[in-house]
Amino acid sequence: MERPLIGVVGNLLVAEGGFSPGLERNYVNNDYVSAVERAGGIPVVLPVVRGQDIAEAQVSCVRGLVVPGGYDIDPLLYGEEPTRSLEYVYRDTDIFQLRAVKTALKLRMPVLAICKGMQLLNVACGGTLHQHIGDLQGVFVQHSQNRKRHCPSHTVVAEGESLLSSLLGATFPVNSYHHQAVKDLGRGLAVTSRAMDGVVESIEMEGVSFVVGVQWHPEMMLTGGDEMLPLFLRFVEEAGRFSATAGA
Ligand SMILES: [Mn+2]
Repeated sequence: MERPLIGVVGNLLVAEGGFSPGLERNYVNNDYVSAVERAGGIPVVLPVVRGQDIAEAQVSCVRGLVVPGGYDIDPLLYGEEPTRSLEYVYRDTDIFQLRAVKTALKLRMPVLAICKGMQLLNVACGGTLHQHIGDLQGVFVQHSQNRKRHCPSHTVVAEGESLLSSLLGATFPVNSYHHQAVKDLGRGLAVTSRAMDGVVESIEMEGVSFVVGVQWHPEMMLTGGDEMLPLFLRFVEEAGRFSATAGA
């Protein structure tokens, strides 16, 4: 099977200091690119653009979509007012990223959505988020870890049969860099695992080949071990199969 083109959805970063005051940079973290390459895909970065038609055209060029982590999503985009615990928001980026996710879903393209990416997947399907899980009763697990990025820090327990549990097992440790989480689930999505305090750690869409969202950072874990490799291998494999069926 030929290596499929995998789009890694971009982010905007406002550079600070030095010779670039206020310059915006279109970027992705290199761990995503490395993970896709290692799993047999051809990574391409899809930079943030203004136009909806351009975003749709970008996604139509690839056979699988990686939706990365980033800042908080503008809560107005899921029908809620910002709470006091909301952190930095970049609405232009959110709008682009939501368009990219919706385009991929419409095409039934394989999607691997990571951290904020999983939250975008949920919002794209009409779901909502907890803006700050530290404000919730009963959330006792440390979800913003203080250790190296590839090191797992808390346990995840799978719920029911899912693509995720078939790849990673019934319970496994993950790293954690989030202060928000899925609240109301979007249409067509199922929760496939939770942390010990009930926080949603992964979701997936039923009836499609591969639309998986994870709240942890498997691409970072890959820099220290192979535990998360099955997730990327299956994603790229399904993207290869999507290539074949897309007929392009
Ligand atoms: Mn977590």
